[in-house]
Amino acid sequence: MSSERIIRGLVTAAYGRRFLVECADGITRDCVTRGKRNDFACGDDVTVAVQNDSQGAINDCAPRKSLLYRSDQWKQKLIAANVTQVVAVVAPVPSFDLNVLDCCLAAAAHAGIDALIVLNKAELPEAAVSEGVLAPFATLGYPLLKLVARDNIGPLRPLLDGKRSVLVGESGMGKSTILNQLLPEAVAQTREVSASLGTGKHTTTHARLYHLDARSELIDTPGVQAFGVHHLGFEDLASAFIEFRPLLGQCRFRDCRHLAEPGCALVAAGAAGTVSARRLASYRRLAEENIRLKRPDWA
Ligand SMILES: Nc1nc2c(ncn2[C@@H]2O[C@H](COP(=O)(O)OP(=O)(O)OP(=O)(O)O)[C@@H](O)[C@H]2O)c(=O)[nH]1
Ligand SMILES: [Mg+2]
Ligand SMILES: [Zn+2]
Repeated sequence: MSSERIIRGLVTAAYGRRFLVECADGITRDCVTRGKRNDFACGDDVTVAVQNDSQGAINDCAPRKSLLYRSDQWKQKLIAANVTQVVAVVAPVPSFDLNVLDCCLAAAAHAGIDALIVLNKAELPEAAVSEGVLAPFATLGYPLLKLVARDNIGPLRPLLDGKRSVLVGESGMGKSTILNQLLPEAVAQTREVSASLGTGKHTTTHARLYHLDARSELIDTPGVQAFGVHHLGFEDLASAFIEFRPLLGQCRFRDCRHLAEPGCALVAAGAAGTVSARRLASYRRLAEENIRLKRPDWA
């Protein structure tokens, strides 16, 4: 076998077991993986054994500074690696689910990644209601930006500067529109929401990393219907709701799950109104689901 050339590269797309890797020689190669490992994500720094100018094989992956993923009962789904900012995109039409937003934000908090909420399609009359519903997140410390991505992407651009951001959210919120407005040449497929069918034909199917400039990157991802956080045990889950953090450790029982235990500081804060009853209920729904599925650290 001839001696192979190994070069570094950045994973810019993940298609099941195939990956696009932007290699250090400037060529983007279509890569397979070697051995059993295939858990690479968009944003991973890898080394590639070059086969030719269009193909290679991923050899190895550098340790990740961060990893955003979601998980259900059965498996984990990697979303993006080494990101520094999650941009959670919501829009008044089609409607969005606050529980999904809670989960996106919890997954980001758990991964140690800052999050920003974008309320897109802000020109629609229905946006006023969404704004009211989202206001409490701003109080928690999540920056909240109203945007009309279709018409003016300007207000978002400075918030992406010098960061590797990942767009996450439900389908049809306008993630790919944001990308396309920032990088018209990228032409990510945007979903044309069909009023009659309620289904889109250009929904994003794979995560893809784009360079906005030499210091800023943006990853577009497929819309999610649910953002599972089964990977968070009860301590991690409670601290992933960032406003609960100052209260953790103040419950009567050290192993309090903040459900119905006596002397629970979160229950007390919920009753006093210092913690939102809705967020507490959202936490409980996830906690109860984990108990129902008998995760080992919840048993
Ligand atoms: N009214 C309005 N519509 C918008 C705006 N931004 C995007 N849209 C529309 O919203 C629809 C969905 O946009 P996409 O960008 O494809 O949504 P997405 O979040 O990428 O959807 P998935 O790829 O399925 O996750 C398209 O019809 C866009 O034209 C906006 O600011 N206002
Ligand atoms: Mg899309
Ligand atoms: Zn408690």
